[in-house]
Amino acid sequence: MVKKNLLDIETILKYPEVINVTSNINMEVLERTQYCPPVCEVLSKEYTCLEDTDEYRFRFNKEAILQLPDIIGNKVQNVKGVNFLDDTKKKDYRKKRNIGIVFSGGPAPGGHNVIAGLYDAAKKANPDTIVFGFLVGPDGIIENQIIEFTPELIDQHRNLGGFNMIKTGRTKIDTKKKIDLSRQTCKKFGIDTLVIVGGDDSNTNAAFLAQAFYNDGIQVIGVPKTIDGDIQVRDEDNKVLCAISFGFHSAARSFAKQISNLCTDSSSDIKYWHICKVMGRVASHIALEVALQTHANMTLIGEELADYDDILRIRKAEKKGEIDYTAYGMTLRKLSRVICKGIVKRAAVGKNYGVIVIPEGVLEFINEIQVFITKLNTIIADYNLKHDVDFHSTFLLLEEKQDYLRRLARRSREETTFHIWNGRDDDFFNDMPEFFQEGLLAERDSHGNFQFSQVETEKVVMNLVADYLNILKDSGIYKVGIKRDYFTTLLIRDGFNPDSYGHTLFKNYDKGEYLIVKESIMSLKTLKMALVKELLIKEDEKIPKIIEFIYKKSVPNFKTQLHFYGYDGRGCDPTRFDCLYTYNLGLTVFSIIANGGTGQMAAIKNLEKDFTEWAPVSIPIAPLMHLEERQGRLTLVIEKSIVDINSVAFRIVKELRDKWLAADGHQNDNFRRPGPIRFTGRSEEDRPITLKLNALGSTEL
Ligand code: FBP
Repeated sequence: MVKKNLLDIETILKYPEVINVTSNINMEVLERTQYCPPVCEVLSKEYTCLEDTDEYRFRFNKEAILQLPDIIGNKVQNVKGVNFLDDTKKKDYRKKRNIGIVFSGGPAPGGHNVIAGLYDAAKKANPDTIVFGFLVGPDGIIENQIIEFTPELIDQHRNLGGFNMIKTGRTKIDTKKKIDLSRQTCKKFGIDTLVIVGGDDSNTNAAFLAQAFYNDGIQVIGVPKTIDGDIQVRDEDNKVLCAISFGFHSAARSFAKQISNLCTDSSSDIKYWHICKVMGRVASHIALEVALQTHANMTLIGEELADYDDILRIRKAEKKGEIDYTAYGMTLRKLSRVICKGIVKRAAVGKNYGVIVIPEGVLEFINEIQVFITKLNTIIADYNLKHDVDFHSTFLLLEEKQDYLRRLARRSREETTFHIWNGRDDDFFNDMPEFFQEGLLAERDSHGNFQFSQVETEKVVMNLVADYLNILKDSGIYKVGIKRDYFTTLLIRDGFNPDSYGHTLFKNYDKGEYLIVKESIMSLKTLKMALVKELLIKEDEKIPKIIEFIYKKSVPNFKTQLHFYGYDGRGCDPTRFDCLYTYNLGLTVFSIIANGGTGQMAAIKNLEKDFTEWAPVSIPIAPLMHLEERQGRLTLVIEKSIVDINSVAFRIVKELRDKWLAADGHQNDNFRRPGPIRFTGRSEEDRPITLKLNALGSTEL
């Protein structure tokens, strides 16, 4: 072989084609960074002003009145566009400002556009205004870590996903010390407005900071961010002020695309059940949207499970004049039975494969687990309150944590006073697989939230499903249906009479497109006995090869592939909807700042309608507060919005559930292909399907 001279790698790297394909700037990035989202009409005027409206009603929490006295009276304000202002107002609107913005909590596609919108509006009002970014979340405010945005930096990130421009973090500014340090940072940089882009807890924090900084003249504005979609603001009369947080559409679409691929895979290779856990700390909004986007065979909705009552058992007990308390509420066991039912039904029509979507927060809605989470939250919070070191640094290993719990259980046996952790709790806890125990004991976040993403929920549920399916298989209930034509063709091909064997083998040979092997035939031994009994073979003869083949085809092999869709969707590039939404949110934030607002959240109404009808609005945060148990204490927080099981979107999913399970003999799978997130082109859903459907609820049809 002739040895060729190899080009040196330095030279190769200088080739234009090589430079082109190895550059991190490609067409997609260029197209995104150069795109200018359209601007809502009111925001395109020279100035904006805010008009108070009494159209919305809120019921104030007493604690909120006490703790947030200076902002509790804030009103909902509509943003209006004007081309003229009187001189004093104009001067105020155009004054030089120093604005600081921070990302808080998990990333959500579109965050960079909030900054870009705010930056563009601020610079338009006064080119000397400085917009700062606090680095790595609220820690940047406390620790004085700050950058000044430049036009180049902003331009590099327009319409791109992630929070990487300034990073994010989950710190809560909740102690006097942290608040004082934050105030010092603001004073040092002359910051007159703090913008917090975050979820329910971060917007709660924004309200408390607005109160704390009220007399310092520092305005604090919140922006509703989270892929979970659980910041939805409605007033007492259910009038929608903020239908969805930004990032939800992009993340749900990204998950839907991956899950739709799995629907195609499972129905092609027909051997796997793909089990897809999707993010959403508590609420199942993402799972619901994914169901609508993909028509996966089964989608669990946590909020529905919370409502579950076992009517059959309740009635049975009633007949005996008893009350069966265990029939109320969902348990992990019952949940596994619900899933098994669907799997068995599909198998009966020859489909021993499919796709199941499980929301990350499903455990929150399972009574027995919810009780555990609350108890463990309280135990950890109590420990932290009493000791100088926190629970997780004291007890590093699972065994040490288990040991601590065991000691608590022992104390509850020895003392007569009430103890939160008793022997029964401890036994039940120790029966759980270790990975589940680890998950339940995982560190809570700084807001005291249980970190569902750290628990392998899908594994817990599917282990129970696999166990129960084995029982159903052994008792002859879980079988793969054999298509009648297939059976007939193969038997005739091999010279056997299908009718003679069909009646012996199948329980529904007289009718049915899919033939189900009789429950009594559950092994080759019982198959042979049945054939001998019907005189189809003699005692000393072997089972005909084709009959053995058919029988084996009817024996299900339950194979799963587990997937978790979360962090990938939080990091995807925003859909066009989220690009428009977030850029206009950024512009709205400036409008609130320029009009002197504080303790308010920027939002856009009518997101379900045509862009021309979008209406920027400023929402008071304090009236959205309610009391919730956090770290063992009742705490004032913004109420999370969970899936409303009376909503149009949920009712449609419920109604179409059987269709999507496709377990009727004549039904093909009904998978829907949402396609990839495309920045241009018309294939992408232009906004969340749940948003469109739920908007119908307020329309006279
Ligand atoms: P935010 O509420 O901060 O937007 O975060 C949402 C989320 O993505 C949840 O869906 C998930 O449970 C959690 O963050 C994961 O948190 P972490 O990044 O700490 O693993």
